[in-house]
Amino acid sequence: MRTDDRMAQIVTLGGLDPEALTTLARDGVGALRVPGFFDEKFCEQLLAVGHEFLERYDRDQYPVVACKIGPALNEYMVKDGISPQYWSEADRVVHLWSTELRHLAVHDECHRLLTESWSGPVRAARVSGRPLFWGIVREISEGTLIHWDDVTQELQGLSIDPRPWAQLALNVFLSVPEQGGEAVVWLQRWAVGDESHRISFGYRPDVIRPSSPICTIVPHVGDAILFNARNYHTVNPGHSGRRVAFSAFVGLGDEMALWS
Ligand SMILES: O=C(O)CCC(=O)C(=O)O
Repeated sequence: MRTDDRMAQIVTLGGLDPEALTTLARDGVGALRVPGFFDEKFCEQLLAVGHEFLERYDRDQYPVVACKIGPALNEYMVKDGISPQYWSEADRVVHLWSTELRHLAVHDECHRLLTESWSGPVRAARVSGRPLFWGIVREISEGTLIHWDDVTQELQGLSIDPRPWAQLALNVFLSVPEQGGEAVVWLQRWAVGDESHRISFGYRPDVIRPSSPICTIVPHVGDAILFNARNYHTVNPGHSGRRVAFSAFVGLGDEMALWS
């Protein structure tokens, strides 16, 4: 096999559109980059105010250092669904964005840009009739384990409305390290045998098949990076500087559904 066969393409676009999102969802490319999705000045403001509210993840659940504003749904999954703490944390953070952080209106701006990029309505996904929180500010400076995200697998016994046929990860970078901090995506989905490679909330590197196409995405401030979240992916540790992103999952269907 030539080296090129293992490279998944990273496509740079002036803006998102339904065709680009659908091609990404079908693994026609490895990732999309939209430079300047958020203005750099806006990223600086968001970061400055956001730092105050960044909180540590629960280290028992998440064994690498990381900070965030807002609940990530997959941290609140319990045996029979979503824990009540998810909803109280979501309410608290929605209140925070509509009071102290209101002037930043980052959710409105992101919603506007996504609405321009899709042919149908764009709204928060719902579970049991309740809108999920979307638009987390998250620091991942020390990297992650290799993992995949698929809400249709994670939501034990509950269903997400609308049920997406594809789940994309959207990360808009507010701060990036001088070195490292790349997102790495393999065009490879979970398979039953993969569970023998599991460690904690992720997988050992040997879960990746040598033939799986790979792309390595260097983050830049203001850029939106999108990839297919159902594919295996990881974040490399960063050096000199924090890696903070505004982040949401984008579910594709007639309606575009958002959650974090
Ligand atoms: O921050 C990133 O580049 C990707 C983070 C991640 O693992 C995800 O969005 O699922």
